[in-house]
Amino acid sequence: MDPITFCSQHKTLMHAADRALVEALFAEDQAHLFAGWDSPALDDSQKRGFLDALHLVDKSYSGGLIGYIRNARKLLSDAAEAANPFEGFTPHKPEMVDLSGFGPEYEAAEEAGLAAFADSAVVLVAGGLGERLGYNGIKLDIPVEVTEGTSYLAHYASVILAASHRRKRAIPLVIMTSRDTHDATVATLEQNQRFGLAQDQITLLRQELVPAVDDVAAHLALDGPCQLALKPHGHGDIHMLLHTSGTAGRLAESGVRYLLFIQDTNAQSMNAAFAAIGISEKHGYDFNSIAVNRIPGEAVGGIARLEKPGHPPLTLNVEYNQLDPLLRCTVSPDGDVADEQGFSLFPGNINLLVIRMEPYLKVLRSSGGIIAEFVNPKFADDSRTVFKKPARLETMMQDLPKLFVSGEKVGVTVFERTWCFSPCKNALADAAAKVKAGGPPESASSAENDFYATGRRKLEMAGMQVVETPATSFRGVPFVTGPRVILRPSFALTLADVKARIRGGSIAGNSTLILEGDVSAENLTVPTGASFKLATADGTSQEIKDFTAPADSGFEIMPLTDDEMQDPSVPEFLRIRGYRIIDRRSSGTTTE
Ligand code: UGB
Repeated sequence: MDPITFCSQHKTLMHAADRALVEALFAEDQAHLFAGWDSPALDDSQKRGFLDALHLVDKSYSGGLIGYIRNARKLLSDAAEAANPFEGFTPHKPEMVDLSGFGPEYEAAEEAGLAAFADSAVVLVAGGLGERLGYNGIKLDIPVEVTEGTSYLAHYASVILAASHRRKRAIPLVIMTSRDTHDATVATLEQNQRFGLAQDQITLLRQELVPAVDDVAAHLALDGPCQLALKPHGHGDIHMLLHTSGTAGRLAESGVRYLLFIQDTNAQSMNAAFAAIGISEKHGYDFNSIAVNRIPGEAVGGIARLEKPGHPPLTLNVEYNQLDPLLRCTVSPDGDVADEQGFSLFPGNINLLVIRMEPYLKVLRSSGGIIAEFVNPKFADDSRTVFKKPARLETMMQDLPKLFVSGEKVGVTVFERTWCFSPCKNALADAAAKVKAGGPPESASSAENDFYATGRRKLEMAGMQVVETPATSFRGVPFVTGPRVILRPSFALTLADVKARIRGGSIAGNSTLILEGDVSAENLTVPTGASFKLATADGTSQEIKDFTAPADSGFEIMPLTDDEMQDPSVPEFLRIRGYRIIDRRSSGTTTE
């Protein structure tokens, strides 16, 4: 049937905008979408719902639904020909600044970065559901630590709040949500009074799903009559949303020079953020990836400088599934193998990015914010036309440099791994299996372990004596139970802050130390068994000197039993780590 006849048959249901979209879809060979409309089983409300779903995609995708279909057709035809996206490119080590050894360069970068943070905004991508983690809820609600139960979102907000006070400017926070995470994120912000941030300091951008396609001709897939099959488009949507919502332009007008992109469950990112911004300032990086030494085979991309004769060099993340084949056919016949230190040839991308606003705006304008989409169809047979299951276009936020055409400067800043990266991504059993295989666990427990370890490390760097408990493990994931050190951002944002506030002292064994607000300590002793919290409210300060915290019972870490692990009344955020921390302090609160 021709589209004009079809639309006139359904004229009572269709407005002018519906007719225009349906006609455009017929012209793109999508008549199958409406094939079942004569069925008596379909009522008008289902048809209306279907049209609305099509309009939502049309409105939310830069380039509209028709643009999406055309992009899919082009990319699928490349995929059918098995085009190698890196054909002819040879990977080399990228331009790197290595701050993993700390020292004066690290501290100078942190100081410069904290100053530049006043002209920055934080962009948090939080549209993912975390299926690998097996957690029923938004990942931003998961506690980073279960001593006081600070959630990831509370932690990020506390850094922004402390830096805003320090720099006397409300540093903006942009959060990308999705259908899966939007309502719960809004509810969390409301229930917690936005964790102290102002209403106009936070911008929420919601990503929509994109249609799946059934074949290389990009016929849109249906889950049933009048049911468009939809799938996530990936974290690269953040660029499109910053552009189409006008947020990037608005932030630039308000003086924002840098955007710091962070992921949902990597609290450690905030340890490296300032130094990385400082490196961007010093080296003039338009795009700076915070990176770690990569363990071969792990699920983080490798960053390489890709060179090809007659082509400007391109520093880019090569996603983990593409890295090994690229290395095999170029610089390393054995693929992604370890060097003598046990690391991959290329630094690992942890999706922690510092992007300079000026070149970013240019790229957004020229690309419409659609950043290097790709498609990964699973073909059913060698004809490479039919898929095993519907495919969709995806984007990754780290692919932005693919669109750089004006000699933009791309660099990498390498930090010690757990200083900047210890995400909570894997379910406990999977994490234990990864440990067995020699890889990083990246579970809620390992993230919490590294959170305390970094606190200890900072105290040690400030000159405090730290004696750790021997390493143990909870359900196969290693854990050093003490001392458990929490340094709140209101206490210290940088290493220099910790050094200025801590003089001498010691902390040992299974103890807990929490420092919050404008406090400082000279010769503080926290013996094993002690729990000590030194905290002040806004506007007040406290100094302690030659003080020994009483070694009475405090916070105690206890493994969950097998029964508790199965017990739905035990909070899921404990079951994903395999232990709980019980507060046995007599007051139950502050122990000054
Ligand atoms: N996310 C969204 O906001 N929307 C989406 O549609 C999808 C995700 P994953 P992934 O650091 O370990 C990335 O799923 O994609 C958010 C890099 O590509 O946790 O497997 C989501 O909420 C990889 O190179 O990660 O891998 C979360 O905050 C490597 O760096 C973020 O995007 C790897 O992360 C990442 O989503 C890593």
